[in-house]
Amino acid sequence: MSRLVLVLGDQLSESLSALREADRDTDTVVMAEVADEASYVRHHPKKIALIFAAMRKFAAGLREQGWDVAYAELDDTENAGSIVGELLRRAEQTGAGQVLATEPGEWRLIRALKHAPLKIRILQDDRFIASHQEFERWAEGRKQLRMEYFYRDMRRKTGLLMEGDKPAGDKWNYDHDNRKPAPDEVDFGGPMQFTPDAETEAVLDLVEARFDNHFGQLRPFWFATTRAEARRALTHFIKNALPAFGDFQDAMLNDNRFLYHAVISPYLNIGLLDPLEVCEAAADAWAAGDVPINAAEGFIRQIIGWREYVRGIYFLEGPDYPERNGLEHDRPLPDLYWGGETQMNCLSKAVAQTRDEAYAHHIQRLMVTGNFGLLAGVNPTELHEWYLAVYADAFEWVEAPNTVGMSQFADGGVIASKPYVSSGAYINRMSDYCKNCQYSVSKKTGDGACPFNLLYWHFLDRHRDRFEGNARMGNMYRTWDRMDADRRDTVLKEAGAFLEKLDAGEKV
Ligand code: FAD
Ligand code: DLZ
Ligand code: SF4
Repeated sequence: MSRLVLVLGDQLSESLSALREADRDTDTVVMAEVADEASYVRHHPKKIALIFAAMRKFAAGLREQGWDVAYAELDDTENAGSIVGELLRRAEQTGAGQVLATEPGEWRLIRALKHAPLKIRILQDDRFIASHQEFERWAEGRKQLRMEYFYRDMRRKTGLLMEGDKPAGDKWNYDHDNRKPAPDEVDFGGPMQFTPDAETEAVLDLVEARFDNHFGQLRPFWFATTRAEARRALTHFIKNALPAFGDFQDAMLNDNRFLYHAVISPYLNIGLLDPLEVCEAAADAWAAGDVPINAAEGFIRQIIGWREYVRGIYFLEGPDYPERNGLEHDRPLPDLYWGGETQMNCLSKAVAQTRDEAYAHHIQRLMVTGNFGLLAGVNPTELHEWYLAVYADAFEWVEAPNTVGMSQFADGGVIASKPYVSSGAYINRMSDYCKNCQYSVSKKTGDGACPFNLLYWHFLDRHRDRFEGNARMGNMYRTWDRMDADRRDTVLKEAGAFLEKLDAGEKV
């Protein structure tokens, strides 16, 4: 009996397990642009356009290879509106008796498939270095699941940057060399940009008509939408930006949105690029002497280390993970995250860039929007939904651990050993944002004092019971305790007044 083969919008890889298992002579591939997936959070229009355009082109490629593809465009009158609805419709049309699916990257959709009134075989998604079983074995019996040790196993497993059983250069991790502040000049013109072809333009028109009320600028749209284009974007990055990637990985600039970042996460996460091929390209550039070890190692660590590790955590911790709220933060997400006016230049820049590009780099996400949310006590589930919506690379398996765990400490310390909080000093050291801000980063209290300076102490003070005993935070509490009582009182009062203004919807 013939089968249906489900290919989701983030499963655009010819090596997908469901496609490998299927028979192209008898089975039908099902792909569907559906309202449910496009709007369960209000995804950025650029993200929806990327996924739809890449899906349409991937389907065309499959047809060229002889597959029968049943593709539903969003505006098709018969479109059932959901993935399960589309599978049911196609099962009825074709008489197929079974569905082959590769495991989706979100519990919500896994549950929907498991409860569907269809015979569905869910195969592992093996486009990753570590399987769920491998991660579970690694995690078993460990008190702390630190990324660094997992990463070393992945280096050994892949052989990337290994010399026998030793790490290249005799060091596993060059992070210490990767914290240079923003350079005066950036000699990289940014990621490769692609002019939309007629097919992408048709998608842009559709997205404009249907999702105009979602936060974010649709045009100009320049993402790669095919594997061939994504490969060109990767080669462009490896050749022109990777050599300086390590040095300036944490830097931020007022007038440069991409610095030396790859901007390949959207392509990796929808399947246009394979993580191993990306890492091999970086390792080859190092072996050829074109890239220093700190850059190659720093980049490869993000992919076979962090990316694999957060996926492991998401599936290990289970479906309730995105809703965790270990610090009991309940402030509603402030309007400034949706582009509401703010005098804080760092936030204003990070949000404007997010609106325009559906992209911000890691330190902007972690130390600007994430740091502010954590310091201000914003509800982590609301932040999670924001991050999931606004970034082109956001899929729950990777976004939730980064937001709920790494950035908001809402998982109670599964991922991070201490919360990523900082005062304005860190942002000032790593960027030129503060030079252009109406607040003064050097002012700790009083008129015009940087809100991060006030909220930092407010956070530590209100969570004293939780963090005082944390060995990595003792210094912070000792500094706080050494301040005279009047000063501490002023800091807390001013932080409280700031939060009241924020809650009242006043411009801060
Ligand atoms: P580069 O800085 O050039 O890094 C290269 C690659 O490493 C990336 O393409 C990415 O695939 C991988 N990588 C780097 N850091 C991480 C990480 N912490 N977790 C997983 N992969 C990583 N990344 C996503 O792919 N999707 C998300 O939804 C996402 N949400 C995030 C939310 C928060 C609050 C934070 C702090 C980080 C989040 N990240 C997410 C991780 C990181 O910010 C992005 O992967 C990175 O900014 C992508 O840009 P790039 O391709 O230019 O990366
Ligand atoms: C994110 C997304 C969007 C916006 N639209 C679709 C879609 O119309 N059809 C589809 O198959 N997939 C889409 N996706 C990706 C899914 O939401 C994704 O597969 C799950 O979130 C699991 O990672
Ligand atoms: Fe951000 Fe404070 Fe610097 Fe302004 S002064 S840019 S609010 S860190």
